[in-house]
Amino acid sequence: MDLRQGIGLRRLGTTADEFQQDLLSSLYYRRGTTVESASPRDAYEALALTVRDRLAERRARTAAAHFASNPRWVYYLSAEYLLGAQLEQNLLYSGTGELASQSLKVLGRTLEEIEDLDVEPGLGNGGLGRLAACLVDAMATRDIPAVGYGIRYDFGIFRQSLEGGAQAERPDDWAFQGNPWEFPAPDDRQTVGFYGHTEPVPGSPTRKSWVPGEIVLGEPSHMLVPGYRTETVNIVRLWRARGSEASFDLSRFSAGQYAEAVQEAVRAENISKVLYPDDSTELGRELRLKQQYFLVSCSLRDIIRRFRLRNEGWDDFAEKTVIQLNDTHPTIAIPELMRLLVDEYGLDWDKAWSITRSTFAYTCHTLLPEALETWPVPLFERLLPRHLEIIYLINMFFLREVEARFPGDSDRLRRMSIIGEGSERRVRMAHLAVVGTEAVNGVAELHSKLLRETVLQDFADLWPAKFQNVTNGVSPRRFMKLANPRLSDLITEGLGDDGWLNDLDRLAGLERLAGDASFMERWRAVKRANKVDLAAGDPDSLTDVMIKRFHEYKRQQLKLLHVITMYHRIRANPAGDWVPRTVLFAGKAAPAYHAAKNIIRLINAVGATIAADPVVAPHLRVVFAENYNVTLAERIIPAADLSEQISLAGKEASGTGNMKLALNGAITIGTLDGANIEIRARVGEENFFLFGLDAFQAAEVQISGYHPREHYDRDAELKAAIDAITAGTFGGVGREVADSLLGWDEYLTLADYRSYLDCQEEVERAWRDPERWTRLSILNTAHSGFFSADRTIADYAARIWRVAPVPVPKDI
Ligand code: F58
Repeated sequence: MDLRQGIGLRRLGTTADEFQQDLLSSLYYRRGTTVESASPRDAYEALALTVRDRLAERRARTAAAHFASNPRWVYYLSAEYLLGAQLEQNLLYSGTGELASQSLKVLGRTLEEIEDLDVEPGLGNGGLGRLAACLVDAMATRDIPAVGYGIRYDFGIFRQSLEGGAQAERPDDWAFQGNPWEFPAPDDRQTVGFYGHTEPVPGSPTRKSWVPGEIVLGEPSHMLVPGYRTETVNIVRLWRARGSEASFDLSRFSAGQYAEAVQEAVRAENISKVLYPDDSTELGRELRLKQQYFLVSCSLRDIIRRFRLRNEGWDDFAEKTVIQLNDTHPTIAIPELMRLLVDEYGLDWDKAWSITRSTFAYTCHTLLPEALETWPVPLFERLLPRHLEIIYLINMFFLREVEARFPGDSDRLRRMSIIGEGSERRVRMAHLAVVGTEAVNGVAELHSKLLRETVLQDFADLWPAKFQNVTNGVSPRRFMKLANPRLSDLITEGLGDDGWLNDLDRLAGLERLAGDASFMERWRAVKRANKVDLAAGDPDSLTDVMIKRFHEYKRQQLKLLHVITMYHRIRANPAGDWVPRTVLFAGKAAPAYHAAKNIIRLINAVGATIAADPVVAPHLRVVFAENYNVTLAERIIPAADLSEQISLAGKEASGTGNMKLALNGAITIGTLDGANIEIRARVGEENFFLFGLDAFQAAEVQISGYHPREHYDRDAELKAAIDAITAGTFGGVGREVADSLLGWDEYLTLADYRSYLDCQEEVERAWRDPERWTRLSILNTAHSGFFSADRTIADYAARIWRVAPVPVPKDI
C-alpha cells in the first residue's frame, strides 16, 4: 500500500442532513426495510451501523498508519472483557450524539428508547474483565498500537434475579438478536488441535510432531475500540469455535441419526458456548482448559500472521511484539509459542526460549492461594500432550537454574517447580507464567508487595527485577462522562474546559472550589438528582453502597451485621435522632458458591424484616439491585454517598469499584487493602473512613489462633446481631452464615466488627454536617486523577511494554 496516495476514503458527512441520509441508507440497504415498517429494533440496528461507520473510517486510517510505521505491538490476551453497552459510548467517541438524536426523529423514535435496546456483552465475571475493557479503552486513547484477544462466548455471565430472596440464574443470550457492533472475519479463521499423541522427529532431540485427535475451527470477529479525542481506533478480536466441514456427518444424517450426525460440531461449538461464572476458585474442568488453549492457539497464529505482514524471519519478533497475559488464564501461550517455534518453524530450543521469554508479560490479579490456577497432569497429558512435554522441558531447565543459584536447597526446588507434587500431580500455571515472561506485575502497591513477599517470594528472590507494580485504573469516559453527565458538566464548568477527560490529574483544580458555597450547593444538587434517577430510596438519605461480586473475603456479611445492629438500635430507641440510610447491595455470587448465596438470601430477609417494621423502616432501608452489570454500575455509582470497601486486609488485590466511586464523589469506608491504601494516600487521611486490622495484623491474628467466639462473648451488640439470625428474626434465613461466623470466620469479620461500627458513627457525624460532607465529596473527586486507566497504560507502556504511541493522521 502506498500511503502517499492516501487510502482513498470518502469522508462521512458531519451535518445533520448527511447523518440522516446515512441513517436512512443503513435502514434501506443494510437492514433491508423501510421507514414505514421499521421496528424499534430496525431503528436501533440502522443507527448502530451509521455510528459504526464513523468509527470504521477512523479504523481504516488507524490500520494504514500502523501498517506504515511497522510499530511494536501490544497484544492483550484475556479470557474476559466486560465492555459495557456500546451505543452510548460510540456516540460519544464519534461525537455524533446530537446528530443521532436529531436524525432519529425521521423514524419517529427517541435516542433514549433506542439506547434501551443496546444489550451489553457480558463476557466477563467482574473486576478482571472490566479492567480489560478499561485498559483497551485507554490504549486506544493513548494511541498505542494494540489488539485485545478474547473469546466470543455465546452466553456471557448469567442473568441474576431474586426468587424468594435467593439468587436465581438464567442464561445470558446477549447476541440473540444479533450484534451490530462486530465485524465477522471468517477469512482469518484458525485451526486448533486437541488430544492425540506426539511423534519424534528423526534427527532432532527437541522437535516433536503433534498429531491431534480433534480439530476445531476458530472464527474471529472484531469490535471497534475507539480512543477518546484521538483518531486511533483499535480492535478487540473475539474467537468463536466451530466444527470443521468434516464435522457434519452426512451419511449418519441420511440414515436418520440426526443427533449423531452433528455431535462432533456440537462438541466443537461448546468450547465458546459459555463463560465460566466462577469468580474465585478453579473448577478444574476440561472444557475450561479447552477454552484457554482455544483462545491462545487462535490468537498466537493471528499475531504471527500480523507480524508476517511487515516482517520476515524471527529476529525481530520479540522486538515487535509484547503479549500481556491477563492473569494465568492464557498462560498456555508460553508452551504454545515454544511449540510453534520449535516444532513448526524449526528454531532451536534456546533461540525459541529467548524469543518466548522476552515476548510475554504476566499480570496477577489475586492473592488467594486457592485462586491460583493449577491443572491435573493427567488432564493436561490427554488434552495437550505436546504442551505437557514442553512444560516438562521448561521446568527441567528452570530447576537447573534454581539449583545453580541455591545449590542443595531441595525444599526450594520443590516449592518452585512448575509441577506440583501433592497427592495429585498438577501443573502450576502461575509458576509457568513467572518463568516464561519478562515481567510480572501486581495490580496495586500492597498487592505487588505481598506477591513478592508471600505467594511468589521464591521467584522474587531469584529474579527481583522481574517484579513490578502497576496500579489499576478506570476509564473516566465511561465512569464519569457517560455515567454521570451532570457531575461531568459541573466539573467542566468549574475547571473551565473538559480537558480533564483525557488528563484526569487536572481534577486537582477542583480543590480550590471545595469551599465555594455556590459550587458546593450545585455539587449537592447533582448528587441528589442522581439519587432521584436511581430511585432506590429517599434521595435525602445517606446512600450507602456495596457493589461487587459476592465473596466471603469481601465481607458483605460485615455490612449486614452493621445493618442488623442499626435495626436493633433503632427499635430500642425509636425517637432517637437517626441518620436515614439506604443500604444498597448489588452483585452476583458464583452459582456453586453456597456460602455467598446464603449471604444474598440473608440480605433480602433482613431487608424484608426492616421494610415491614414501621418503627425502623423510616430510618433504614435495604435494597438489593438485581443483575449487577456495567450498565447498572453506571447508574448506581453516580448516586452513591458512601463506598463500602471492607474486605479483610491482604485479600483484595486492588479493587476498581473503589476508584469509580471515589471519582464520583462517594467517600470510602474501608480497610487498608488493595488500592484503598493508595486512594487514602491521595484523597487524604481525613477524607477517608479507615477501620480494621491491617494485612500484617490480620496475618498475626490468624497465626496466633483466632477464636471468633471471644468477640461474640465480649460484645453485646455483636452477640445480639448474630443471635437474631439464629433465633429466626429474619424468617429463619441465614443460620449457615451465623454458624460460619461463629465457627471459624475465615475472614475475621467478628474481629473487625467493633472497629467498623465505630467508624460508621464517624461517618454519621460527617454526614450530619452537609458542608463537611460536600467538601469530603469534592476532595475525593479532586484527588482521584491518579486512578485513570490512562495513567495505568502510561505505566505499562513505560515500565513493562517499552512501547511508544503511534498517532494516526487525520488525512491519509
Ligand atoms: C479481580 N479479580 C480482583 N478475577 O479480585 C480485584 O481486586 C482487582 O481489582 C481486579 O481483578 C482487577 O485487577 C477478578 O475479577 C476474576 O473474576 C477471575 C475470573 C476467572 C476465574 C478466576 C477469577
